[in-house]
Amino acid sequence: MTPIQETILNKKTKNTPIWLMRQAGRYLPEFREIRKINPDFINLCLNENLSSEITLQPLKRFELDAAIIFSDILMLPYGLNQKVEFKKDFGPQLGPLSLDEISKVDEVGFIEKLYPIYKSIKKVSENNLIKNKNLIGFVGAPWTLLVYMINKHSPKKELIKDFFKDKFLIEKILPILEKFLKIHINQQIKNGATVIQIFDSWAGLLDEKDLPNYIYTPTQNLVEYVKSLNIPVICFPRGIKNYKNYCDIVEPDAVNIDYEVDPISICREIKIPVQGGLDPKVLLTDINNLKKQTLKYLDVFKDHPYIFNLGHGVLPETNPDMVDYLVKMVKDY
Ligand code: 1CP
Repeated sequence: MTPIQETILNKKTKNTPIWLMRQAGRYLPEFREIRKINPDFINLCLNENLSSEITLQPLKRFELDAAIIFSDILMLPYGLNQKVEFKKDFGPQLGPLSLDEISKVDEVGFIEKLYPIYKSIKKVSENNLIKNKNLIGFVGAPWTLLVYMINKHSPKKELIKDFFKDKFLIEKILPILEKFLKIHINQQIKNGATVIQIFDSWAGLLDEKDLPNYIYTPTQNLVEYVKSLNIPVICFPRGIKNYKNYCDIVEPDAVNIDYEVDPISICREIKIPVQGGLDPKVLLTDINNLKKQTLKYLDVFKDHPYIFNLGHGVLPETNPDMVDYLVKMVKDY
């Protein structure tokens, strides 16, 4: 069993396992080199040779316990035939959302369109570098995908004004998302993903009263589905105010916390394994501060099943030496 699997089963491990969100990304010069000659991000995700190589890049440098497949949560709306583009210095830009268009997509066509992602997972799973480690497949949670599909671009701090205007559309889209998210999860697992992480990056945008409809129920359905396939599932409801309620209702195998929440109260309130928390901006400071902040999380969770990770993705301006230091420090703790 891998250290991450042991931790998720609530067991004590010799060392705290570690992987980092966005561990394959722009802070690595070897990634930037590939990216420079591959300006189209979607094509890069759909190039199984390059995306598998990028997935493995951080494992060649650091003693990480998992690889996360190089892809994006927005490959799902892409698979549903909504136009998705990634613009330099702007981020994702989506095209019109048409219920008619999306309703035409069938399972075969969807899998065909995203097939290179599954082949890439297969390639990584067969590589020696992943032996005794986990390969993390992932999806966006239905709510976060809905946000991008309706908003068309990053909500940064707020949603477009008339976001909830077309309730009919929202009610029709959610079950379609659930259906294809299950297909996408199943294909990732079939091809070698050994853990699934569900990213709900915009969970923090909703009021308490809307959580059951848009977050709890749709995510719970996916969590149950992943569990039925005997694969552990980690949820990351970024920015949610009450992690305890979320865990009690959604029941993931582990929960990733963001850097706004107090790890001490999380450790006290939450019984399931915890992942993450450290502010990625700490990696932009100095070794002393990195040491201090990392120790804070390691100390708080020393008697709790804990997977080390950040409270959001590695920032592009991060020095890889700082990541190296962090990984070694967690391993030596
Ligand atoms: O090189 C580039 O310009 C592309 C930058 C980039 C990268 C490296 C994007 C565009 N996506 C990714 C890869 C990615 N996205 C991974 C790969 C695996 C890894 O972690 O190493 C993963 C897991 C994601 C997931 C993802 N995409 C999320 C959930 C996590 C999070 O960051 O909150 C979200 C919200 C997205 C949407 C997205 N894709 C890309 C960007 C810049 C964004 C965020 C836009 C925004 O701020 O709203």
